[in-house]
Amino acid sequence: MRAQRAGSAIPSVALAGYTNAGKSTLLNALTDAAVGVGERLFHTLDPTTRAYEHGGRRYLVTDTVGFIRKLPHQLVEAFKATLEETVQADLVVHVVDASEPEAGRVESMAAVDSVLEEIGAGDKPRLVAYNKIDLLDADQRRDLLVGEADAVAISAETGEGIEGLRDRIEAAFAETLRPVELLVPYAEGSRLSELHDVAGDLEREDTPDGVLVKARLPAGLMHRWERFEVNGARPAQSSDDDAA
Ligand SMILES: Nc1nc2c(ncn2[C@@H]2O[C@H](COP(=O)(O)OP(=O)(O)OP(=O)(O)O)[C@@H](O)[C@H]2O)c(=O)[nH]1
Ligand SMILES: [Mg+2]
Repeated sequence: MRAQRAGSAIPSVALAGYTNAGKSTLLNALTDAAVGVGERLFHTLDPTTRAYEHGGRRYLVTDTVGFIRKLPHQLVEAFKATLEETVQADLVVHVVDASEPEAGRVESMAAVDSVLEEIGAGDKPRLVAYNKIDLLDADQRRDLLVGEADAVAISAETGEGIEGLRDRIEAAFAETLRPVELLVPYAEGSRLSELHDVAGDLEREDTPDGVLVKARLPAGLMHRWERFEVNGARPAQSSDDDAA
């Protein structure tokens, strides 16, 4: 299943975090609006991976086993298969129980960081989701995000901030997308529907030679569409990495 997913271009997000942080609740909150067709497409995936759509693009979200402090090494070994989902994901959302007193919260976060490191996901793009903000007062809410650029405040329970989290996930992936202009002959209609799946929203115009499409494609998939590319449409590759 993982191999199948790795070959697909659908952005994948792993929810990692300390036990009881609210990962499973967040999985539900993020994906409850998922349309039936998406559910059917991924029904062969494990039950903790689900899909949702946002901005015309489909995302896969995987729940993971809860991390604990001093996770014994044998346990890390035993959980490797589940934790592997985290390594495979394009983006890790570190879910944190923001209602936990700060000292414990910092320890929990450090524990999660070190497990992520240990399983080889230390360098993954990461977003922190401070969850359970419905339990915080106004002061605590204000303090939470001070000096934290890669963090959002949410309540998986009430739904507060969930749409904002989807936006942030979208933005994280947008950095890896490349604008292209393609001319897909009418005879290759299947490639066109495939394009709809991987590119989300796209502009299309019918021409005598085929469908002219403007889309944003994952850089890793460019090779599959190269032969359709309209000359000169490819942007310079210079400063992509300095965008942050
Ligand atoms: N008040 C409040 N409670 C929440 C929120 N999100 C989750 N919870 C509660 O926190 C508890 C743990 O939530 P889960 O989603 O099971 O947490 P988890 O991270 O999946 O836990 P593990 O699977 O053990 O790692 C449950 O009782 C949830 O109802 C939230 O935003 N606000
Ligand atoms: Mg859970």
